[in-house]
Amino acid sequence: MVVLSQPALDLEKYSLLRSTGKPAASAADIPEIDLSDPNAKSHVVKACEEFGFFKLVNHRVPVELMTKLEDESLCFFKLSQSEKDKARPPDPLGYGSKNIGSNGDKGWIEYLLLNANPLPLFSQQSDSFLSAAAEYVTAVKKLSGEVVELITEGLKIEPKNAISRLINDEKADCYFRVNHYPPCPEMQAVSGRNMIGFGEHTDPQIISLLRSNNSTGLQICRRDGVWVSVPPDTTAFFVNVGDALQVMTNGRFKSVKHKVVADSSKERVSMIYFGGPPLSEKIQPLSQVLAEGEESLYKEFTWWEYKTAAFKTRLADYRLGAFEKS
Ligand code: GA4
Repeated sequence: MVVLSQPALDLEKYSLLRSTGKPAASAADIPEIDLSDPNAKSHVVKACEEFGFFKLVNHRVPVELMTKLEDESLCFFKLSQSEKDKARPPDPLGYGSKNIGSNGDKGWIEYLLLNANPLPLFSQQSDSFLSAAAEYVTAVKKLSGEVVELITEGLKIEPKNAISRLINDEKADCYFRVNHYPPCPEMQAVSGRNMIGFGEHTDPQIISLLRSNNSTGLQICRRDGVWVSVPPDTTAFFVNVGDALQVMTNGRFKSVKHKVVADSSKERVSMIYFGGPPLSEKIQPLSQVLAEGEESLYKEFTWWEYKTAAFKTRLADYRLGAFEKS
């Protein structure tokens, strides 16, 4: 089955190659947080400080919800290109392929990017896709609230909802994305290298929760700059610290740089929920994370200002740079 049209192997033009070198670090390093563990709150803080990333297990989101939406998504991605093109993005939201954002980034990918608050009730996608997406997003939204409350408790910040209130707000700016990375066997045969599915970047929001099918491809960058390949686990979520949470912790947490390398033989489907604050919200360090006399590392800005600036950048840009105090 070929989903993306094939003549895209213009390697120089798309700069889609990565080196053949394997990531150096062991996946055993990736922290795993068990939501049923009474000590989860201290483990989660350590994971956010050291990696800005962790695997979340025992999260109580039924695996059937995940597989149902995965199946529905695959039904959409298997439609003809002209059918899928009917869902092309009017703003940045909708169906996209090969182009990520609007500033020239390319990837071996097709995707659906939707507003998650609220999810669209009607669209080019089928009713069964939309109802599966609504059920899944409701569950993941609740879970992301629990995760940030665990983080807040671990940081000894009160009240417990100091961060979750932002992503649970009725005006919270949340996205939902389903990424489909078709296999790319030709590429492997031609050069022995793999295509970049989604180039390296950090997520601008507070927190992102990702679930994928049983395929490899996701890599995270450790703080020492070493890339680590994340082994898939269809029953788990993978959680990213986003730029906004880095600011809210005054740099104590770092938003994690990550990327996806397309597999030469297996398709990858990932579903990501991005929890962001309302557009009018000031993004600044929470007063309780600041030690006595400690000043914010960042200039004052609202989420609208950050998001507007972020959407004008290239994927790999260091977006927070412009908001740091000199
Ligand atoms: C990365 C995280 C989310 O997928 C996203 C992406 C957005 C897009 O795909 O349109 C961006 C990217 C993401 C960051 C920089 C800008 C905007 C593409 C891009 C080049 C939906 C988001 O919020 O920021």
